[in-house]
Amino acid sequence: MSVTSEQLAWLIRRHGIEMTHISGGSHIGSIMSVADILAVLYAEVLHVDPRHPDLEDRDRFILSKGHASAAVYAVLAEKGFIHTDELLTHYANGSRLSGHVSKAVPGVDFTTGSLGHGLSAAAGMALAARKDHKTYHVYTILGDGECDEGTVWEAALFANHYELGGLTAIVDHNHMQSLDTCERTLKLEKLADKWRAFGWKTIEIDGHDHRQLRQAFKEASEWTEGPTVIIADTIKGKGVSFMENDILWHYRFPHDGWEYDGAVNELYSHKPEGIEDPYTPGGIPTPCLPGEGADIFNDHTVSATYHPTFYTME
Ligand SMILES: Cc1ncc(C[n+]2csc(CCOP(=O)(O)OP(=O)(O)O)c2C)c(N)n1
Ligand SMILES: [Mg+2]
Repeated sequence: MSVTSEQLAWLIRRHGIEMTHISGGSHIGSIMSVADILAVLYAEVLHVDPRHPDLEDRDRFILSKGHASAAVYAVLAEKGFIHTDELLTHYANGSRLSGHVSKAVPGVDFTTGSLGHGLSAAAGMALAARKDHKTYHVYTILGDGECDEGTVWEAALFANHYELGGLTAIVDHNHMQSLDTCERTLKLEKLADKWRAFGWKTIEIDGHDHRQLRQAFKEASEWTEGPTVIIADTIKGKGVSFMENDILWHYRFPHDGWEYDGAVNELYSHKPEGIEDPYTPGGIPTPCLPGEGADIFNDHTVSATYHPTFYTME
């Protein structure tokens, strides 16, 4: 049964909560932020086949912000590239589902994690497609903090120079990076103007609106004169209100107690029709209330610097 993009986005978020909870892994905010972009790509845009993950004519996809690996593993599992049971091995010793995206996993085209390299690789693939007289399209998702890397702009120059119409970059523009906002770390604005100045067709959308994502991907595939960038305005932690726009959740995982219970039940309350929660069918009947279980205020794994009171965006 194939799922809709809305169902897929929900499942990516639900797997992400479970995977980071079980593994004690990081980057749940980054996973929630990118879920809708990935869901529309995999549900409606990418020409890929789970039975033949290395098919020569497949579209290529690179998650350049490789720290959100759980989201890619989740979408690959839901599309049948790997078994969903394997998802809970994320971050475990010996698991191929490493903390950053690994090419050891069927369906992954490029290993990432060191920021700033995905666009270069994607541009090379798009040039190779042209030289090989292939029509596949290459997609890559970058973080906005990642755009601080000089290599991103070298690749942007390259892709424009070679008029790589087969290349689409998406910037997950959640206005935050690992320790603070982009604005306070290194100003990016006006981001769209910068890409335009580098010669890219530039589309600005709401990165959680599937209709706008769909339309943007259509426009990008129809534009053959050069590369396209979709600047997708997003919310870090999208889908769980206490994680949204709070830098704490870049590194923190949902701990036992109210953090996990609250995240699961809030997601459950927005579950689309036609799919089941794979881990807690029906939600958690008697959830811990805020303050029960792990306590951010007294948890010594959390530096006071990242305390939500200090770092919650208006
Ligand atoms: C070259 C490099 N430097 C630093 C890091 C550490 N790091 C991991 S995630 C991150 C922030 C990324 O922010 P952004 O690109 O905005 O992604 P988001 O998590 O907001 O989606 C940093 C600095 C890294 N992975 N690679
Ligand atoms: Mg960011």
